[in-house]
Amino acid sequence: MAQRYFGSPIKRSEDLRLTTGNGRYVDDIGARDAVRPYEAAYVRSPHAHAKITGIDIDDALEVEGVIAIYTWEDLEGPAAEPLPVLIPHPSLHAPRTGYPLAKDEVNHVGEAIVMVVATDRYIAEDAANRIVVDYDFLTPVVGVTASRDAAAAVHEDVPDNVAARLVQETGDLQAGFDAASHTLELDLTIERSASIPLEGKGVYARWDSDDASLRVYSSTQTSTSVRAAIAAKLRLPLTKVEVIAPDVGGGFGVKIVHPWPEEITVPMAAIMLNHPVKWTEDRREHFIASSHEREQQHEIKVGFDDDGRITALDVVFWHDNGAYTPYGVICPIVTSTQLLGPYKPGAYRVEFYSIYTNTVIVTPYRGAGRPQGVFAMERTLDAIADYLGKDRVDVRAANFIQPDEFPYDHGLTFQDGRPLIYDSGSYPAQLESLREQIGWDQIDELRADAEARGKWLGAGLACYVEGTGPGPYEGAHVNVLTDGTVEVAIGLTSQGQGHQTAFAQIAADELGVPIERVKVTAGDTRRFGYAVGTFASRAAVMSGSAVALAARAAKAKALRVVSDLLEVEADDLEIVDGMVQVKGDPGSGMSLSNAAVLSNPLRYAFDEAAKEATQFAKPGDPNKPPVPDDSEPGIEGTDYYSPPRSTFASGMHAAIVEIDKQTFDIKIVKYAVNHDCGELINPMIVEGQVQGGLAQGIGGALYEKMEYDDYGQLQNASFMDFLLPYVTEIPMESLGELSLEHQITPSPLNPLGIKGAGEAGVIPVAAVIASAVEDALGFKITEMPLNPSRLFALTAAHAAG
Ligand code: MCN
Repeated sequence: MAQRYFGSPIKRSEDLRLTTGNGRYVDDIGARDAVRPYEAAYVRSPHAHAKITGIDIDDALEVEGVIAIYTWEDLEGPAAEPLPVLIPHPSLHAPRTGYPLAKDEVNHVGEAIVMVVATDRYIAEDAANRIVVDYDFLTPVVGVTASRDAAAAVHEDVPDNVAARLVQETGDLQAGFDAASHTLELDLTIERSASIPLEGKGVYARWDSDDASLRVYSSTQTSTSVRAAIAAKLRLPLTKVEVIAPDVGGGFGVKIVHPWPEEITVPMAAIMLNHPVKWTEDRREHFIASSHEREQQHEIKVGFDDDGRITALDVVFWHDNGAYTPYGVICPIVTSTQLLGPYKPGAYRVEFYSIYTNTVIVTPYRGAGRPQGVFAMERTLDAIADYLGKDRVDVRAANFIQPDEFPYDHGLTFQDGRPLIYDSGSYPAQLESLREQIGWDQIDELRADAEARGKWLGAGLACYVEGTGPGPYEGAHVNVLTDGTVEVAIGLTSQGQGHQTAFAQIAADELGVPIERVKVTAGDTRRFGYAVGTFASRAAVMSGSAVALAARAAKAKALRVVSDLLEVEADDLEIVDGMVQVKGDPGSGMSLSNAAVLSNPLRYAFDEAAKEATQFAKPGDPNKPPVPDDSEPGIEGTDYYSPPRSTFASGMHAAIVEIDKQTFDIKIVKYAVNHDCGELINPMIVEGQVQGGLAQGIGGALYEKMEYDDYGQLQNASFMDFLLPYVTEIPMESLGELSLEHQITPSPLNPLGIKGAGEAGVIPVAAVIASAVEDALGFKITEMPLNPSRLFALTAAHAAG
């Protein structure tokens, strides 16, 4: 492909619309319709663990404007069954999931029990307040420590609270410890945070009773999967269900869950009432009834030689999966298999326990298990360096997989049962560049200067790899319209990643048209029905490759039509600026739009201009387009891309932090990122992704913690109490000023050499900040997040010995 747009920092075409209030989100759907949708509100459990002994809805039914009230008793067939385990795994020996409306037990605060449908949300909420639910209280199990102690059970038939246990071992661990000159042990903990997109979840459903078909708008990352779930749960043919993700105001993982209970109950109500119904999540609902991630406790034993090379690494960790396991063991399996990052220990054993607690479910949040793994690995490397009195950078370098060792197989197995193999990487070069970027060798001068100003200063770093672009497939349809517009339809959805721009770049290059002509639609099952979804940093690799292949198919069709007309071999033709022409001979052919008219006999009959422009080379019946007789109509292409396995991106971050000795405020003086996501479709988008991820990572490292009390009540379930950082809370002069450089190690696994980038920014940040704070304060940091009051307490405890 002629690379005119691929690799260029083109401004995102979607942003003007989105930043000027012209986005169209689920809550906007139906706003201008003559028939106003009914609105839903849910009665949610105020208790973390209880049996439901009775539900009284009589009072609520009296409220004027209430249309219907549903409990589990009103669900039918598959809708009354538990929600699915979306990614089963053999290690998940005690899976449990909830119901669309709780049946007879609640296992976390926020679990939906009753659905109220009314003429508006205010009435629905008022009526919900009049519903009385009777409970028999059960002992709540809150937090990893309580669950490990198993003093009480979340699910009575799982007395030890262990949903899954998995062990993997590669190399001979005992021999590795025998060979070690030194051993260290560490206990490391990371707390719960959550995706928290700007727009919460939302569902709007409309039933067409004449056609017996359903249209659903959902703020989702996976419209095709939501469609499949609704069709199965409500017993509808797939062809009678359309799911559309309109503009989605962020997802960060929480919107890959499918179906959310509301994605079943809202369409169900729309069908039963034969009237549009919608529900828009409020912020408190999002905190208590969507999903969280990250809480893990790790116990590590490491053996190493005098140079800091790891000979044996033994990791046992406990993962809090909340009340249910809709996502199987995906987060702990990612931690356990990607914890090793760019390093190759002599031997590695990992054992995890995924355990139940009476808290909201845990599903992947940007990074999905990797931030915990990187935290564990990098804290271990810092401990080794400090123990040996060696430079922290040098200890990393001593353990790297080298460029000539790819493809590299750790001997570990991933979720799908297949071996986890790194495809390519240039780790030593990345680290060397990072060292320069951050000014690693000048830290001692900065430290002295900071000391003189009453501050502690420290520097830290962390490295990671990230398996991106997993299969099984993603597809695209490319259609050249008769006015020259190129429509690209992909099945996965966009939540702010800039897909409309990036995939237009690829299609424009492949088809040789100006980018302004390319229109990308995503996440609409009417336009493209087979897709997997946006997660695991997979869109660039998967949909990017599929768009390239589909555009190539459309191009081949256009060349064939014109080659026949001009009696020139297709191989001798090219498309430049939307003109199909003999190579190097501008003016010799015709526009792509006219080629599209030729390929559309019905359209041709009505287009005098196109007839005139295309009859010149091959006169014939003026009403019949001069295309080959066996030619299929249209200049279109559909193709799918299926990768052999994930491709591994990598990154290295470093930070210099200053801590005020009076206030314990942490300031990031400098931050450097060296990032390798293979070939870049759009460097500006990738930079935005890294910056956004970094801000999210800083939030996790410094501020965010879901504060559950012992009764399972989330104490900070609002933005008054939970500090999600605005740009003003990012303790840097400007995110735009961070030092960001790209190492480009193309992936050999896909046609464009791409690796994913969407989660990269967030993954190592907690580890980097911990490393730098530890360097500044001179004592071990073993638990995240860090905020001034915790730092004050830790420093006081350290001073007291
Ligand atoms: N890109 C590129 N060149 C590459 C790799 C990526 O130009 N070599 C571009 C892509 O074209 C795309 C963007 O970078 O526009 C991210 O691509 P990719 O890494 O494939 O990630 P996805 O598009 O699959 O997005 C998912 C990823 C994940 S898993 C989370 S979580 C996340 C994230 O992206 N959620 C986001 N970034 C987010 N950004 C926003 N604004 N909102 C979210 O909810």
